[in-house]
This record gives sequence, structure tokens and C-alpha cells, in this order.
Amino acid sequence: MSSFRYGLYVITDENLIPEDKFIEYVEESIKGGAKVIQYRAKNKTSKEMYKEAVLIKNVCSKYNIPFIVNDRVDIALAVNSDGVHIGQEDLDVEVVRRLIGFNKILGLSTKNLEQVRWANYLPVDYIGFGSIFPTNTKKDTVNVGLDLLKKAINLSIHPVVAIGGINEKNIEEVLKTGCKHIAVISAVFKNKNVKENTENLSYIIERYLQNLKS
Ligand code: TZP
Ligand code: MG
Repeated sequence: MSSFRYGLYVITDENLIPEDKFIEYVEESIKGGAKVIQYRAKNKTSKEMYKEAVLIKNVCSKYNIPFIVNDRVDIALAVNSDGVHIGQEDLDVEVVRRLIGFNKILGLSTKNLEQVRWANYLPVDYIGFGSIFPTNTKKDTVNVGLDLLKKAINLSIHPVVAIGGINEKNIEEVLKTGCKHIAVISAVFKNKNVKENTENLSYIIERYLQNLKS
């Protein structure tokens, strides 16, 4: 999966990002070190999503950052995003793969080892795993914790993106499990200091991975 890089995977949120700041905040997070951007919107019309997805696609192209659309294969195809992220209740992975082709990134959410094991047989490029810690951003999550994350990483043949409740204070614990892909929403968009928030998280990731090498 050539264009899927390790590091911070930043996901948008319609409740945390003021509407008039939407694209500005996305750009700030890229300037701060986001390695992947996912567009996630749960309460928007298709028209609104299409418009916003075009804007994000343009800013991601400008910085050569992969752009992934959450849930909506139609929007992903409409804007020619770099990929799509689906959940267990969405269209089957094989069907989505057929629709988007083999040159696109396909991610699948998982929350237990059975789903992780099953994903080894599926044509996905990465799996999301979480929620690692409690989070207010998504309802109906289960907390999987760090031990299970470690097991998921050992079990999965795919890159594992840890998600849920990850912030500056606990991100190093996540890295210690061997995880190199970390998805965040509120840790980046919790306030208007989006660039600084992203820089702080990116710095911790880079420092940790550099120390592993030396
Ligand atoms: N999937 C599992 S937890 C979560 C999603 C989309 C929300 C992550 O948001 P935050 O603010 O980084 O906890
Ligand atoms: Mg989903």
C-alpha cells in the first residue's frame, strides 16, 4: 500500500470543526504533520458531503496527502478520493473493492480479534482498531485497551490504525504496543490550535520512532 504512510491519521468531525473553518482546519492539520486525512460526516446531505469532499481532495492533493472518505463509496468515487473507509455494517469489503478497484486504499473498522482475524482474508489495505480508550466523539464504542491492540497488531497481516480517545498524554503508550498508525479526531480539533495540536502529536510519534532506530 504505497501511499498509506505511518504516523498521524486525522479524521474530520462536523461537531468539532466550525463550518466556516472546515478547510482551514484541515489544511492546518496537514501543515502540522497529518499523514492521512479522512473525511467523516454523519449528519450531512450527499450534496454537502460532495462539496466538502471536493475541497478536502484539493487541499490533500496540494500537499500530496492521501485522502480517504468514510462510509460513502459513492462520494469517494464521485471525487476520486485515494480511498474509502468502511465499517462492519457497510457493504461487503469484496463489493467495495470491486467498485473502487485495486489502486485505491480500502480500510475496515474492527473492534475484536475475530474481526481482525477475518480481515486477514479480505482485500483491505489496513484495518482500524478501537476504541482504544474511552471517547466522547463516537457513541456505541467498546473500549478495547492496549493489550488487545497489541494482540491485534500481532495477528493482523494488515497495518493496524489505532483509534479512539488517543491524545498527547497517552499516545506514547499506544506507540509502545508497536502501533505506527494512529487516528485522532478530538486531539487535533478540540480547539482552534489545530496546527499546534497536530505538531505536538506528530512530534511524539517521530521522536518515539527515531529512538527505536538509534
Ligand atoms: N471509531 C472508533 S473511536 C472513534 C471512531 C470514529 C472516535 C475517535 O475520536 P477521538 O476524538 O480521537 O476519540
Ligand atoms: Mg462507518
